[in-house]
Amino acid sequence: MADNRGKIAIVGSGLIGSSWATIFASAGYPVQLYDIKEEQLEIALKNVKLNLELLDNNNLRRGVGLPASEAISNITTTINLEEALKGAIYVQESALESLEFRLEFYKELDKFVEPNAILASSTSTIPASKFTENLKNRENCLIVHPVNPPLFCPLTELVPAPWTKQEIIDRAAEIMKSVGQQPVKLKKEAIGFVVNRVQFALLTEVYRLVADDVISVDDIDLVMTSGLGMRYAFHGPLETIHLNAFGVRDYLRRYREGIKKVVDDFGPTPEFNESDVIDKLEKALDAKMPTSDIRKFQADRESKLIELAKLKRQLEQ
Ligand SMILES: NC(=O)c1ccc[n+]([C@@H]2O[C@H](COP(=O)([O-])OP(=O)(O)OC[C@H]3O[C@@H](n4cnc5c(N)ncnc54)[C@H](O)[C@@H]3O)[C@@H](O)[C@H]2O)c1
Ligand SMILES: *[C@@H]1O[C@H](CO)[C@@H](O)[C@H](O)[C@H]1NC(C)=O
Ligand SMILES: CC(=O)N[C@H]1CO[C@H](CO)[C@@H](O)[C@@H]1O
Repeated sequence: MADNRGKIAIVGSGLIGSSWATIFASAGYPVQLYDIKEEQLEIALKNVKLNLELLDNNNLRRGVGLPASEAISNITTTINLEEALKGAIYVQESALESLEFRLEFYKELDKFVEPNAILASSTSTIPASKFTENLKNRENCLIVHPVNPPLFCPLTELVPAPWTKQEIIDRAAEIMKSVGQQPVKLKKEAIGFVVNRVQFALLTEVYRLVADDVISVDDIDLVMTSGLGMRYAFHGPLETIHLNAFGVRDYLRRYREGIKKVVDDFGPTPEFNESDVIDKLEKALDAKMPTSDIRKFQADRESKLIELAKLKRQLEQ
């Protein structure tokens, strides 16, 4: 662990980058934020300060748990990439979601990154094998993918490229734990990683049920928020089936035929551009959460997630 208490470079200081900066600084790491413009760094620093205060006010500090005033004093900013990476033991890149961009940008990162540093990308969709293959430090690269909002959803997927060293994956996981994130290690690359594969499986069936007019938009969301989601906040789908019978074997013995019948009935993959379905979704969603006020509803979601994060912490103690 002692080796891990070094400088963290946060590359890209937007929504996700400033969340990472908050998390690392709260946990007592010295952080340097990099972005391409001074103005962006000023905005980011303000956001990090607000984030740190939000953690303080809700008793949700990370790791060693520095108070906001101390954590903020451990953050510096720079528009010089070489300076940002100098001396950093861990680099978290959260810049543009584009393969073309990363192919070029990682050549720069590769030049300046310390030889033993971890080079992690927050990318939601691009596997590391697509943009790290020709780097001299490619064994030190991996995906460290957070769930939004990272301050209150601690799950983090670690996705290696085929050439990522095991030691790097293990060290990245240790660092994540030290800042209060909950890492899961994928054993190999899969398109969409795991979070989005599961999210999209669910979304696809929900979309089909609305498209087929089995249920209304409001009601299918209620199926999750007052039904399945209540359980999933505490027990995943596998723990759920274990608990829904006398253990998993009993569950599958009882329900396997039913499960297969239902799953075999799933329709083909939609295009997700069917205009009648989009109209239906938009009409119902805009009626309760008008797009013009979306910031307000995002803030409301965040305050609910804060309460859930607090509750989960309490229950885990
Ligand atoms: N938003 C989410 O829900 C979410 C969740 C998980 C992962 N991610 C991933 O995180 C990454 C960042 O997403 P975001 O939502 O923070 O985007 P964002 O637009 O808020 O931030 C991107 C930042 O990158 C900066 N940037 C642009 N060019 C750059 C360069 N050459 N070098 C360094 N920085 C540069 C921008 O100035 C901006 O501050 C993406 O790869 C995204 O897929 C996003
Ligand atoms: C939806 O996308 C498919 C291809 O992905 C295309 O063939 C089809 O015309 C599109 N439909 C609409 C309504 O845009
Ligand atoms: C790692 C590091 O620089 N930590 C410093 C963070 O800020 C506090 C208080 O401002 C210092 O005591 C730490 O040394």
